[in-house]
Amino acid sequence: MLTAFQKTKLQLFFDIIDYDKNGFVEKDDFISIGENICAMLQLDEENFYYPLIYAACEKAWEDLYAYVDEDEDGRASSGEWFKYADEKIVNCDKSQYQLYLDKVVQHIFELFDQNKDDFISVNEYINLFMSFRLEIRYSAKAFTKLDLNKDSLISREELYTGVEQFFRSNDPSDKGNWLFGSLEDMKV
Ligand SMILES: [Ca+2]
Ligand SMILES: [Ca+2]
Ligand SMILES: [Ca+2]
Repeated sequence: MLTAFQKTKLQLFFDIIDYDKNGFVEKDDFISIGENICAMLQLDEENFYYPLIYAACEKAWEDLYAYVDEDEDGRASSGEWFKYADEKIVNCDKSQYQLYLDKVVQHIFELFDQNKDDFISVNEYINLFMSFRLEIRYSAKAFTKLDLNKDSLISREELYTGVEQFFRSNDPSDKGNWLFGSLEDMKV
């Protein structure tokens, strides 16, 4: 069973990726996020990065869809998301939950590690906040929480730790809870 704290975070994640707020996560939501990223980075269609962003967004959708959409209607409800998260992310062993969380980390790097140095910088992390329409004022604090070795960069390992805590932890003091900003300000 998911705890209330875990459910709050999982609902928040669902609401973030349900870009048009219609209660279902669909391919269109991911395309909208891709459009937002391209607009924010001021990429026109000629830019080599443009199709890569779209491809990465489509891949992110396909990875989620393959796991979560139980009734195969082309969209994921919050009920399907909670069931999946309970059984395959929170209350299972690492070999299972690592499958999806590895993909989340991979998608974040594909979409936001713009200079491809294999680290997320503060500015790249701010881009993530803007793309997902998160409270920008929390981005610096969240970045500091996730940057465990304090080198002003988020490595893949550091991001994985944050993602794992955000999706699984039941301890409100865990730093990974800050992945998308302040939970206090995002009561759902
Ligand atoms: Ca939607
Ligand atoms: Ca980078
Ligand atoms: Ca670091």
